[in-house]
Amino acid sequence: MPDIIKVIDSHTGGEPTRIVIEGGPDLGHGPFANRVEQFRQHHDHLRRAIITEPRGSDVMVGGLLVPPTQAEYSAGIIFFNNHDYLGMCGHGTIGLMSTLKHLGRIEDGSHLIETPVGVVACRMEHHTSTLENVPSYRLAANVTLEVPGIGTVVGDIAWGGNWFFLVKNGNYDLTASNVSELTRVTLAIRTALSDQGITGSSRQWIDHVELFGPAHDPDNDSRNFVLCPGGAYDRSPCGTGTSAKVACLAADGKLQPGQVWRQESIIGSVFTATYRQSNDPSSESVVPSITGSAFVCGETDLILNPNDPFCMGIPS
Ligand code: PYC
Repeated sequence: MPDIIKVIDSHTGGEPTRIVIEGGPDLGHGPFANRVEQFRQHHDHLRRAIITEPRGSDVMVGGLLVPPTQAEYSAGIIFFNNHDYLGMCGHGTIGLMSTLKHLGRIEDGSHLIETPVGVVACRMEHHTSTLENVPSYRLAANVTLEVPGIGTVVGDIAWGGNWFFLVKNGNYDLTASNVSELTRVTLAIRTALSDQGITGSSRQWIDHVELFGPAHDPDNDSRNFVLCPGGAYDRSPCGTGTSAKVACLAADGKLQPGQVWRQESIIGSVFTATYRQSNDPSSESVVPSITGSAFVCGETDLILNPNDPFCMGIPS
């Protein structure tokens, strides 16, 4: 008998999320960091089966629902993609909220969601959720980088639940028809960062690169293009990327606590963001809140047939 994995698909501003609600690996009840390691070491074939082709795609972010460590948390989640596991995922958390509501497991209101990088507070109303993200901060400002084939690139390194390089110079055509060129540029920037040993704290890989330009909609503050770890681009404005952006704006004194920042994605979907100062006065970090809408668009049984030569995905 083939194994069945039950998933709910949603999208947040066009960026897909696939939440595993049944049939995923049992990772126990330990600390989330240990559970991610267990997933990676013993069940990585299931990550590939769920998220890569032919069942999934490079664009999709997966999330395994796991029991939270505290009864008062509404859910625990471990995010992953075609490349690896993600500490946090903003669009995925907004997608998770719509999924849990679709399943009748939560109602509108406030909820705590446990992730490998901390607990995020979410507030939901209809299809729209606001998540108060993990503390976010700028690690380094105005880093200058020579990028072969591109030239001199200047950017900030910031944490928003994942590591980002936020490009400050250049004049890029941020339109959906230019995605292959934007992907080429951001991949070259990411390779140059790695080659030159430029990392996040604790030597962590900077796996996301963001370009910015003027918003197409005058109601918005900025448009972005976000390269994700596996080489796909984020269709949404990227929740962790918008958190990193807000941390940089706050560090530059360009956005005040509570002031709204409207970030538009390459396809025109929007997240609104604000921030508050961290409760720890010695910390440079801010606590961003990101608001976006997600819609459930599929309920699927993934069939894992051992006779299928691509049962565990197409090897990359
Ligand atoms: O929304 O944080 C996000 C995200 C990360 C990667 C793709 N989306």
